[in-house]
Amino acid sequence: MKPLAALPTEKTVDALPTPLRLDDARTALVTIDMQRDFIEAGGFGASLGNDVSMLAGIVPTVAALLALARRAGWDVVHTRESHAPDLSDCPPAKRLRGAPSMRIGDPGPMGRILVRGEPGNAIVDALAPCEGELVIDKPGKGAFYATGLDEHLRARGITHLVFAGVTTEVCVQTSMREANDRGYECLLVEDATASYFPAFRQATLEMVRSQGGIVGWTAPFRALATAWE
Ligand code: C5J
Repeated sequence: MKPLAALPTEKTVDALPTPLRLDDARTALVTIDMQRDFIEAGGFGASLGNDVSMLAGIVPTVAALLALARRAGWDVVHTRESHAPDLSDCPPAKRLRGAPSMRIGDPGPMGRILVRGEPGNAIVDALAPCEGELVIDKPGKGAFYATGLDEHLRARGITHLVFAGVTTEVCVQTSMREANDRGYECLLVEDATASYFPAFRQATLEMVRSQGGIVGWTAPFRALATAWE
């Protein structure tokens, strides 16, 4: 059979486990939780005892990916893990688990931990959303739980999602699995995602692309840069 001709807006990314075609008109970039609460000292990530300096290194790569997506005309979605000020959307199980130095809703140096509208809950300045880009506040780890993300994407005919953000094995992987179950083709940009635990990041990359791409594809940013520029 003759292979299908690529659409003019399609490019092929040198991804694993196979090359992946992306059509600009049907692709969205989803950046997960690039918030001060995870990346800076005094936020939610630090309250759990994590070394938050592990995450800041990906900011320039995520910025370059955002710039590529904007130039290519992709839909761009940013998520924030956050809770309402009255914590009505925060299950006690989430707030009370473990022995953090500060719990969700407690006052911290960047405002109340993981609460919507507080300075610490904002996306870092270098990755600030542009006008017209969707910003999703999500109470869970996954971007599809209790949000309108699926409806937003379907209304725009989006079929392919490119993922970046933190942390790889928690909110990024959960969102990617949710997307996969809803029928989206998903690509995780390897050097645009980070974890407090490098081994968890690496394991997630391998899990995603194992078994023929059971959750999706992975590729380094340069593979996208090569295809688009
Ligand atoms: C976590 C996240 N790790 N954004 N949230 O609790 O990955």
